[in-house]
Amino acid sequence: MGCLGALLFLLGGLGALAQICEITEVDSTLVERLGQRLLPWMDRLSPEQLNPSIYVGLRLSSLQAGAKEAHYLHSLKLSYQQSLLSNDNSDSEAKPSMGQLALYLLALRANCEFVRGRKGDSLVSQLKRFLEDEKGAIGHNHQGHPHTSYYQYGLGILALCVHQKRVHDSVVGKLLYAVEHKQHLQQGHLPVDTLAMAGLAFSCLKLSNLNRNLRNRSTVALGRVQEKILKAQTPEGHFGNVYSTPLALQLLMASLRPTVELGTACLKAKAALLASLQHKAFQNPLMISQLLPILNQKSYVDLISPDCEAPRVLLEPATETPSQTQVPEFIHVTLKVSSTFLSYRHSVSVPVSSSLEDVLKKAQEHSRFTYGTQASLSGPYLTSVMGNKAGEREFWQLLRAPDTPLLQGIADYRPRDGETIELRLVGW
Ligand code: B12
Repeated sequence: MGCLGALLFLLGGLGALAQICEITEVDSTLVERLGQRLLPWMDRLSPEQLNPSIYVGLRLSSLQAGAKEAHYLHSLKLSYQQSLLSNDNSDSEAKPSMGQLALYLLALRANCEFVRGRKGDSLVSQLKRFLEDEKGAIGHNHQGHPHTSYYQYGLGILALCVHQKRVHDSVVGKLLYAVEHKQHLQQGHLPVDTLAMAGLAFSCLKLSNLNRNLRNRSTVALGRVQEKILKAQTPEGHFGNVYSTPLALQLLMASLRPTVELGTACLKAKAALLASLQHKAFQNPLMISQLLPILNQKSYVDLISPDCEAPRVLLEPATETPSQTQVPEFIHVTLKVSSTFLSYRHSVSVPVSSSLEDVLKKAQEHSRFTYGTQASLSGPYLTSVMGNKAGEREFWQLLRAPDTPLLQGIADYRPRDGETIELRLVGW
């Protein structure tokens, strides 16, 4: 082979390599540090703090938490089965939502269990019923909206699929229609997470040979999802934003259509993700749980046949570096509320690196400001401000003035000195 031949051979090889989406050779200490951040959350076993996504993320990662992991699954089972299988309809303990039930089923599968028996059948029927209700809410002419979201709708189909449970074609049809026709699956919010979840569900159906009548439509929709996600890549390399990139990569990794464009986009996303990791952008346990699988070249679709024997590194708790007791430095943050019926503006002083939640608490103690939250798998979700609860398809948006939506919730976002944070009631 001449020089030119050798060069072409080499380039061909590189081209082939760059066709698939892989995030390999990530520094193992970085990955371990991410895993360590999950450990304290695995000690929180109250029903509102249990998070099946943490379990799924860990089982699809290269890490394990030893006995803590088994204990966590046990607590998940007790809590979810008790609230989902009891006939007690009182609202004393809110029942898990459709998406939470779906994540619980993914957690069982991550432990190589299939739902079975009377209890298992009941969980499957409940999830199918949830999906049927949502299908009804979307309506025959697709003009309505699911009560939860298309994200949870996709998650529900995916969870049943990894358990080899078939849903009616008309249920999958609604998600296909949304991908085919809806420009913004979620208005006012980047749709990448939702598209990725829908794509993971379609990939699972294809690989599991379910809903065969919809095979061609699913293939076309998957191509569309991939195309839209690639188009949403930012100049830095994220798909949508830093926090939608993990799910986007899960979908692209499971892609059945490798192309050179895909390989290159994934390499760029990997660089952007690694930079975000260095900047400690991943602190939230839910976000870490969506990221860990891709750092182990896995996606939720791998739950079709998970490898429960794969060796995983045992996580040791992080060693605490004792913090020096210093007089805290204070910063000023202005809190602004705007909606059609109320306006509020007040500056509060809080210690450096306080969270936005600390700012809200301080404002509540020292001015006429009031707020309410609801526990979620992502942390405390702001539900009401000054007595005004967000209605159906409305939410209290968090912005850094003048107009930049925050990429983190009230517990995770740490305002800087002099910043103005606005709470704005908007529709979605
Ligand atoms: C749907 C969705 C929304 C919907 C929720 C309403 C609904 N009925 O579903 C709307 C559009 C209102 C929304 C709002 C926000 N969201 Co949102 N949302 C999602 C999405 C796509 C799915 C959530 C879900 O259903 N999960 C599955 C179910 C089973 O879990 P769950 O905990 O029971 O779900 C509830 C919570 O997730 C809650 N929720 C939704 N978003 C957020 C964000 C935060 C920070 C918290 C604490 C709770 C929360 O609403 C869900 C339904 O009740 C995720 C994507 C993802 N990758 O996870 C982003 C996501 C969680 N959201 C995000 C953000 C940043 C926000 C906002 C803070 C944006 C803003 N600047 O205002 C606000 C929340 C503000 C507040 N009031 O506290 C980020 C969080 C990143 C992070 N660092 O944690 C994500 C990952 C999207 C992204 N890629 O940026 N969101």
